[in-house]
This record gives sequence, C-alpha cells and structure tokens, in this order.
Amino acid sequence: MTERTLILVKPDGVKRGLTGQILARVEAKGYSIAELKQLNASREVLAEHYAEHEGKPFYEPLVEFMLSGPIVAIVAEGHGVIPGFRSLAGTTDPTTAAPGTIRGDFGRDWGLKVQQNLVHGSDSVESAEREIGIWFGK
Ligand code: DAT
Ligand code: MG
Repeated sequence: MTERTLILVKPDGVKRGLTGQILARVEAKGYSIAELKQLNASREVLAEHYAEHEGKPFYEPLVEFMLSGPIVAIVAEGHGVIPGFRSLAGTTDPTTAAPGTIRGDFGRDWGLKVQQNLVHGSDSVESAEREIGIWFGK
C-alpha cells in the first residue's frame, strides 16, 4: 500500500490564510492529496489525537489552541511521505525551524504557553494509520 500521512493545518495556519501555500508545498514535492476537509475539532477527537501528550505542561493550552478555530485535515500519499512531510514542516519550535520549511518560513514564537507551529504531521506508520482513523474514520 502507498504510504499515507495525516497532515493538519492548525487554526493559526487557517486563520492566516496559509492553507494554499502549505498544500502547494506538499504538491510541489510530488505527494498527492487523497482526502481533504475543513472542520472544527471536538475536545474528544483532540484528546485521542494528542493522547501521548496528556499530562504535559503544554497539553491544556495545546487543546485550547486546537479548539480556537477551523482546522484543515489532509491525507497525503506517496512513497516516503511520512518523513517527507515532517521534513517539509521543519522542527517543532518555529523560532529555530530551518528557513525553507513551513514552520521556519511562516512560524514564530508568540510568547504563548504552546508553540503555534501551523501544521501537524504524523511521525510513524503506526501513528499515521491511528491518526487517519481518528480524523477520517477507518
Ligand atoms: P510535533 O508537532 O513536531 O510532532 P510534538 O508531537 O512533540 O511535536 O508536540 C505536539 C505539539 O505540542 C507541537 O506541535 C507544539 C506543542 N508543543 C510540543 N512541545 C512543546 C513545548 N515544549 N512547549 C510548548 N508547546 C509544545
Ligand atoms: Mg507529534
């Protein structure tokens, strides 16, 4: 099966009108868009999605941030797309994410308790399948 990953354009990316530029980078890299929708996440979906971070100091601010506006959820496909999109996204902290990456080019530290870093990308085959199930159903 072709590798698939879950990409989320987080509320900061949607509010700033960056969805198109983010999708353009995914397409320019040669990956295809298998699924795409805009939605307002529920607390339940976010609790599942971020289960690994429960109890961390940034967990509550992270969930509140993800509830703060619409999200664009995408399933992208292609050989190597899981590490490939992580590479396009850049490292977690947008202040030091490399220029040329989504977070490095468009992100910054706003002095908040949570890093608002524009996108989510699955980090392994197992998390990709789990997360696609959460956002798009099995
Ligand atoms: P990534 O999104 O790069 O996979 P992650 O899964 O470790 O990073 O964390 C999920 C999100 O939580 C991340 O995109 C931003 C926020 N976050 C992570 N670590 C943080 C920290 N130390 N302080 C504030 N927010 C953080
Ligand atoms: Mg992660």
